[in-house]
Amino acid sequence: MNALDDLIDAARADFAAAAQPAELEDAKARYLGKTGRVTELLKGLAVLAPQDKKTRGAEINQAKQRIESLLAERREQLAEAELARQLHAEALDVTLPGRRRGVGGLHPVSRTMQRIEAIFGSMGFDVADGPEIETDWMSFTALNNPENHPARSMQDTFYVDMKDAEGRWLNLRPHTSPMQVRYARAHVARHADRIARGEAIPEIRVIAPGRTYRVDSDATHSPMFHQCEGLWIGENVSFKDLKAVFSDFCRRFFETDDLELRFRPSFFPFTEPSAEVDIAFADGPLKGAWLEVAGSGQVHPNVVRNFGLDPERYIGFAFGMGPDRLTMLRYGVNDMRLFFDGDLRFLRQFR
Ligand code: 2U9
Repeated sequence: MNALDDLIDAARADFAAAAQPAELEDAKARYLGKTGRVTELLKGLAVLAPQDKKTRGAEINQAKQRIESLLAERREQLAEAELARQLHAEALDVTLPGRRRGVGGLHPVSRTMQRIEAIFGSMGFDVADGPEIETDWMSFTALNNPENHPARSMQDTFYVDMKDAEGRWLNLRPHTSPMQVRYARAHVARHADRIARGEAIPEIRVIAPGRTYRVDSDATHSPMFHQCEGLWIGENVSFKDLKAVFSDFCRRFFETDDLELRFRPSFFPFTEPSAEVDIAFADGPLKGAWLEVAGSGQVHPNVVRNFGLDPERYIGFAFGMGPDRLTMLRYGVNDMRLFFDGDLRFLRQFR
């Protein structure tokens, strides 16, 4: 063994000890770098006599080539090890079942909304949908709420810290009634020529389902809730029509004819006279109990006037119900907040 063989052995051991490519490059520098051991040996040739330079130079160059090939071998080993590691880490078990896209379902309140729309649709009601941010005039004034009505207070209504183009404060609509006001006014505008000629206009028959907002939160109130209101205006629409329409709706919605309806006198600024609608089932878990399902009444003459119609000529009724509450009744749910918590364990039960 000469010193060059020792040097080769040392390089082999150093390269083998390098576990990472960066460590191997450090080891390479110790032998083949600018101040590496092989380079230093080559530099030492300068002081030798020409004959010795040739033989010694050839020996050193042989050792250098050997070290270079050991380096190349180790580089390859490390690259292979890295590839094996990656293949293992990213291994794909093609025998595993595929990941399925979950099957979605309609939210229980959306189901109720769709049922309400289908039932009223079959009775000739149009379905209207519109802004959830409204003006004071739309939410309250048009509906005959006096200026100092408590419903207008910040304890009851959510206000938006912003005014519209005409400088009016905005609110999150506390009921869907503004949509019916919009619908009725558009209907009147569309038939302005007939009105000008003193002719009758087609009846207004519309429901407005949608999200509504009030400052209220407990087991039976959510600050965001749903409403579906209805409006039927014509020259000859009466309370008896309201009773017929609403009885039919309740029987179809709850899928039973064994159901009694009761109109209990009440008060709303936008209807006069007004009534709460209660129902009682003749059978089932809620048998016999009077359950409040809606408010209703004959539309107040001031509201009809705000549509742009003559209240002496046009008359009709309106009603309002809470689809969240109807959903609770239909499925026996006792806390409204469950509908809006987004807990899939609850929601999946309705799929
Ligand atoms: C216009 C004129 C009148 C809609 C009506 C009610 C009575 C009512 C509540 C029931 C429970 C709302 O869902 S709830 O919280 N509604 O009591 N709503 S009459 O009257 C209108 C609507 C629009 C233009």
